[in-house]
Amino acid sequence: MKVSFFNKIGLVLILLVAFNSCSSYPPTDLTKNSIIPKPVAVVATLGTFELTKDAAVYVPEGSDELMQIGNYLATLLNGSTGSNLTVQPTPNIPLKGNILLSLVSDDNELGEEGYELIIGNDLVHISAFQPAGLVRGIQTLRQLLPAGVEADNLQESRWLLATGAIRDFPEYAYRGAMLDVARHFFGVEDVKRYIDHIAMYKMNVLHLHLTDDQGWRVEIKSWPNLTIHGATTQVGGGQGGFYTQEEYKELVRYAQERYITIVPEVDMPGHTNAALASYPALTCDGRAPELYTGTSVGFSTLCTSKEVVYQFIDDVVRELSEMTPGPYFHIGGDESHSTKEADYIYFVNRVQPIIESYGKRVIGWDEIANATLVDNAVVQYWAKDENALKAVEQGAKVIMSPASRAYMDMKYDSTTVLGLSWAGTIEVDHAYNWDPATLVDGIGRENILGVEAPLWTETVTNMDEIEQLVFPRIVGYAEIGWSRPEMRKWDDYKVRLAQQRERFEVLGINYYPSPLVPWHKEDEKVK
Ligand code: NGO
Repeated sequence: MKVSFFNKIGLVLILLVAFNSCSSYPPTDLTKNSIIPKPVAVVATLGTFELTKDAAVYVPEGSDELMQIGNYLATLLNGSTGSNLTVQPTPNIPLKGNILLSLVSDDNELGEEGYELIIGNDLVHISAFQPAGLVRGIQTLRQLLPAGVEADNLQESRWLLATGAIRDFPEYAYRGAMLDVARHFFGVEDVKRYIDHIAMYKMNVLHLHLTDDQGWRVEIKSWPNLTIHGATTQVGGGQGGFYTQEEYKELVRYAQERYITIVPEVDMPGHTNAALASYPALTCDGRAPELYTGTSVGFSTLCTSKEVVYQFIDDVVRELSEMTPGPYFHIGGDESHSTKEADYIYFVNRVQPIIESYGKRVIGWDEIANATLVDNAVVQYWAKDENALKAVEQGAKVIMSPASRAYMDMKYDSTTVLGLSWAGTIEVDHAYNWDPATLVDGIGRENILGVEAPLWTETVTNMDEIEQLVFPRIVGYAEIGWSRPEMRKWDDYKVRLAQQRERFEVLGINYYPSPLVPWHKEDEKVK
C-alpha cells in the first residue's frame, strides 16, 4: 500500500537533502511542517500551491454528507483568507487552484478516519475511505496553512502550501477528552469551543460528566426536579446550570458535524447527592440531603435495594439515549465508598442490561470490573491496575486514563495555582511520555480501545481556566491516541508543539507556557 502511495506522487527523495529549510519562502518542503498528531507518512514534491480568493471546494455529486464537510472546510477558511469559497458538486476533477474532497472505495487501510492529502501544484485533494477521514484530513490542511488561518477576520497573507502527500490513519479508534460540567457548570458556547479544540487535533470523543454530588446538568423530562432543584448550585456555591434537552441535542449536532461522538456519563450509585437531594425516594431512609457545594467524594449512594431506583435509571437512560446517537453510555461507578460491596456489585449487574436495552454499550470507571461485565462493556482505567486487569480477564476493552499521566486537572508543577495534585504533578513531558500499551503489565495494544484525558473541574470555573489546564497537555494526548508509539519522541514533539503557539494565540487559547517547550517567543520579538 505504501509503495503505491509513494509511486503515486512520484517523489524525488534525493532532492529533499538539497531543499532543507523550514522557513523558506515560498514553502516547498512538506516534510518540514510541524503537524500534530504526527502523520504516518509525509513526502515532499518540492513545489508550492497557492490558495487564492477564486478557489472553490469541490465534492462529488450527490452526497449531502460531503457537501456538509465541504461547508465545514469553507467556513474554517473563509473568514481569515478573504476567500468566498463555495462548495460545488462536480463529476469532474476541478481546474487549477481548488480543493477537492472525495471518497475512495478500495483503500481499507485508511479505515474509519484515515485520509490521504495530496497537494499538487494545481490542486489540493483530500481523499478518505469514510467521511470522518475527510474531516481529519481537513485538520491537517489547516495546520499546513499559516496560523493566521485560524482568525475569524481577514488576514494579510498569501496562503501557500508546500506540495507533496500525506497518508495518515490513527493508532486507536477512541481518542477522547472528558469535561466535568457537574462540579462547575459550563454552558453550550464553552462546550462548543472545547469541541473545536479537540477536533483540531483529531480527537473523536467528548465524554461529558453530566452528574455528580454538586449538580445534575441535563434536563430529564420524566424527573424534572433533577434540574429544577439539583442543578441550582455548584462547587463553591455558585448558581450552577443545566442543558435543556434542546441544548444537549445542539451539542450533539455540533460534535457530529466534526465527527465527534458525545459520551454522556450519569455517575452512579455514588456521586449522586444532587439526584438524592432532588428525589428523596432514591435514598434508603427516604430523606433528602442538602445540596452539596464542597469537594469531598464517596459520601452519597443511590439505595440499591429500592425498585424505584431502577425505574429512575431506566427513565434517565432512555431519555438520554434517545438524544445520543453515539454507541456509548457511561455509568460512572467510581468511588462508591458508601455502598456496601455486595450492593455495588448487585447494582452494576442490574444497571448494565438497562443500558443495553436502549442499544448502548456500557462504559464505566475501573471499579465496575468488580462486577460481572456484560459482553462488549468498556472499562475506563484511572486508578487501579488490578481493576483494569479484571476487566481484561473478562474480555472487556479498556480506555486508558491513568490519573498520574492523563488527568488534566493535576497541576503542572508545585507552583501551578489551579488544579489538584493527589495523583502527582503532570508537566507537559510527563503527560506525553507514556505508551498506553505498555503502562500496565498484562494490558496490551489488543486490549485497549483508546485513550482519554479527563478534566475534572473542582478548581476550574471558566473557559480561561479550563484552557490553562488543558493546553498544551491535550495536544499530547491527541498525539498519543493517533500516532504510532515508535514515531513519538519528546524531543521532536516539543519542537512541533512550540510551533502551535501562534495558533493558540490567534485562537485566544489561554495556554500554559511550560518552560520545557521551546516556544521561542523572545527570539521572534527580537527579529
Ligand atoms: C477521581 C474522582 C473524581 C474527581 C477526580 C479529581 C474519578 C474517576 N473519580 O477520578 O470524582 O473529580 O478524581 O481528580
